[in-house]
Amino acid sequence: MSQKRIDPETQQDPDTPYYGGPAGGWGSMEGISKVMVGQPPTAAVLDTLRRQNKPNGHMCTSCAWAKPAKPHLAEFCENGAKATIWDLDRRTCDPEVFASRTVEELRELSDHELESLGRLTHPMRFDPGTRRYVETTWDEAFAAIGATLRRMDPKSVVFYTSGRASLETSFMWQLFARMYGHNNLPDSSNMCHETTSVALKKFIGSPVGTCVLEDFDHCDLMLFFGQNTGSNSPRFLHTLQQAKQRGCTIITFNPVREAGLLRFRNPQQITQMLGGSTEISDLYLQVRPGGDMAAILGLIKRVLELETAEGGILDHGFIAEHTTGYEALKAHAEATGWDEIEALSGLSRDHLREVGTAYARSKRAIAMYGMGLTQHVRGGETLGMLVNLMLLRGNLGRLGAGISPVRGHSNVQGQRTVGISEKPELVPLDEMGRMFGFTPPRETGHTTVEAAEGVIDGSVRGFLQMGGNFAISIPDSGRVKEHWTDLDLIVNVATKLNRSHLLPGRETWLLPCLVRSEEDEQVSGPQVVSIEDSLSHIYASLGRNEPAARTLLSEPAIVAGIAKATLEPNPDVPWDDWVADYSRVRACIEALWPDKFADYERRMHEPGGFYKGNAARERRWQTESGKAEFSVPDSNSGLNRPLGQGEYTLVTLRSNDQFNTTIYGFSDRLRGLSGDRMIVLMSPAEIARAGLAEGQKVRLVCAEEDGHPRGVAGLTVTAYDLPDHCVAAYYPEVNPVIPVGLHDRMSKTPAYKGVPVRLEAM
Ligand SMILES: Nc1nc2c(c(=O)[nH]1)N[C@H]1C(S)=C(S)[C@@H](COP(=O)(O)OP(=O)(O)OC[C@H]3O[C@@H](n4cnc5c(=O)[nH]c(N)nc54)[C@H](O)[C@@H]3O)O[C@H]1N2
Ligand SMILES: Nc1nc2c(c(=O)[nH]1)N[C@H]1C(S)=C(S)[C@@H](COP(=O)(O)OP(=O)(O)OC[C@H]3O[C@@H](n4cnc5c(=O)[nH]c(N)nc54)[C@H](O)[C@@H]3O)O[C@H]1N2
Ligand SMILES: [Mo]
Repeated sequence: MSQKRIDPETQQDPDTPYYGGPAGGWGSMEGISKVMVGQPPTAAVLDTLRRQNKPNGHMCTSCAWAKPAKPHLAEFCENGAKATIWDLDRRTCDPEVFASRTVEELRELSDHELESLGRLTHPMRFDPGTRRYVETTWDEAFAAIGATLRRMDPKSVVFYTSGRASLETSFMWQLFARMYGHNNLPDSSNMCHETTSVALKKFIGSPVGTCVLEDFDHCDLMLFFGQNTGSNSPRFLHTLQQAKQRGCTIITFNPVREAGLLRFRNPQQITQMLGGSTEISDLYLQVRPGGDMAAILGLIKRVLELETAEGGILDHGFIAEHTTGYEALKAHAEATGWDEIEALSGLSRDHLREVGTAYARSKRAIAMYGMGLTQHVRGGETLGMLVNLMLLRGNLGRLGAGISPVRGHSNVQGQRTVGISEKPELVPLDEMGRMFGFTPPRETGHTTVEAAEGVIDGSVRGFLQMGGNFAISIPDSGRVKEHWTDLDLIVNVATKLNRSHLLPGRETWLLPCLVRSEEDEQVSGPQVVSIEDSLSHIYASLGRNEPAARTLLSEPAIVAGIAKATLEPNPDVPWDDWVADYSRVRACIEALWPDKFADYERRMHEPGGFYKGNAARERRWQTESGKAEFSVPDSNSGLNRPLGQGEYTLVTLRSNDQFNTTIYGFSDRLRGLSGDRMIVLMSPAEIARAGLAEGQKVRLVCAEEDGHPRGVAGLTVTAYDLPDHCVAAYYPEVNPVIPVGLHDRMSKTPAYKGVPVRLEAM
């Protein structure tokens, strides 16, 4: 496949001519149908979309952005619709598909082709003799998995969760893991916002953001770092647009000029559909990858300069009453020169002073961020620097101000709330033990990085994944894949076939489940599930579509099936009753976390969901010092080391046509790219300096020397507007280049956005 350019003026994709224009707009409305490939949306699918993200409807699985109490007529976006349509695929990957091909033959298909086989329909067991998956029954699968788990050392088994499983599934899954005997509960959150969970907790005592939707109606400045809203949480563009239209200033820091953050055409507003669009960013600063810490320090330096010159800029009352460490931060900012800040951030002091001044003059500021800050070696310290900036002017714990991570998977934040955590100290284990009559394990479990390292070194022997494509989405996927097949037990609970499923271990199961938009009928009737969004609101979600196959089970039923076959019977843990009626699971959640989930069963149906509360928002600081903490990093660079000669920082990106490792198609129209995903983006000046030419094939190699050479060959050099010393490429294609040991120092979130690499001509 070759790479094609989309006309930058019209943003017209030659392969998908109906795409076009700014993020949103008719292009996205019509483009939705493309994922249906030959299947026009049925009336049921259209009805599902109409109800998506509204009370009595199902909550979209594509992102974690808030579902407003007063929804738009269509409260879904291009990518949310794609996700739903992809889930409600009428093609089926049934036992016949598996009978016709070995796993080795299936591996020849691309990631896009694998998922395009359709929905998994039957429980399957891998047969090593024929190298094929063969049909099995649920009873046989549960009994066999239970028998194997009982023979294994619980500490050698990992229970991974991808962030879309509901609160009910997540609660049952973590309880099963702990009753079985470990805290090995890594979550996809460990690959994205664990930096947030650890660093915000340390600095302000809250593992999650402090903002709610109302804040976005009152702020007059938003500082936006490293999140690709147009592709990854498009409904948030409405919020940004509204803020913009009432005069709020938005300043974006991102090495890539992301179209959604430049201009947006609102599909809900007819005047906008007829031509106009809103400029989202007032200033767009192409910071160097890993340069945000220095950039924010520059803003702080400017704020302090103005305080010295004019006074009245800092919130001295707030600093005195609520914080620690101000003097050390001040000394650090004053001691750091503008030359260093410019060199590390790649931004000019004039621009940083301009933004610092805007911040100093603003009344209510919100800082928002995504993977551009969290997936770095000093991601946690960078968040510390962002907190510093907010604390200087008391921009935490008041209306219209705060810090707002834009979370990834639709329930990734909620899973942590109900006990999915490898960190036992974050979970009410004493109460859990009392409530369910067992002794919870106390040993810290594995993060995703540690789980991957365990697969590589052989200490992890069993891997159960509740969703996800772990062996591919993890860093060092080349090395992880090599050892994945050594595992004694692999259990995949999934909806569609992916590459991890095609790497069987000694005993391997593929268990298909319902998706959230499908009807989940149990003994007591149709069940609702619940999820928590980025802004800490919890909602009910009701699926109504007819399931893709009658043989599918719900995730709670699968967890209960395996747990019952593994654990000794325990009258305090009535798995069957829980599956019969999920409200009984919710009653347990409410009993364990009464402050967050009071009146859960009723309030989750309220329009806009219910707020679980946040101490930092009320200026109660649940930190070690009892105060909000200013901090000083031990380096002003977010990277692990300065780049050497011929080295670049690799940033890995998602296209507009993928959901993580699910590749819907090959159009990245918001970036003006379409076609081949095997490309490496770099600025024309860097291409010339490197002695390369556009269109040339190169090998991307990791510049970290640790005895494990890592490279991906066959990438086409593609000119793109990027800062110096930076290259970009698509995830997951280049994950074999990223060392698993390269991660945020505080939280072990992989440094997917800060990998030192070299390019070799082929
Ligand atoms: N359609 C769709 N929606 C999704 C997903 C998807 O794959 N597809 N994935 C979901 C999940 S699980 C997650 S975690 C989220 C991810 O959503 P995001 O947080 O947006 O993550 P990325 O797409 O990885 O993009 C990160 C952005 O950071 C920028 N960036 C890279 N390095 C730096 C840096 O050093 N500094 C700054 N300031 N910016 C930088 C990139 O250019 C990019 O715009 O989206 C969720 N929503
Ligand atoms: N280089 C690089 N690597 C990255 C990232 C990056 O930015 N750069 N981002 C990281 C991040 S933030 C994340 S979250 C990971 C995620 O990466 P993935 O593991 O790819 O993400 P998921 O979307 O969780 O997993 C997709 C699979 O989940 C299954 N699935 C879909 N829906 C359901 C369901 O309802 N139930 C169940 N049980 N299964 C389902 C399907 O079989 C599908 O194949 O990738 C990480 N890897
Ligand atoms: Mo994520």
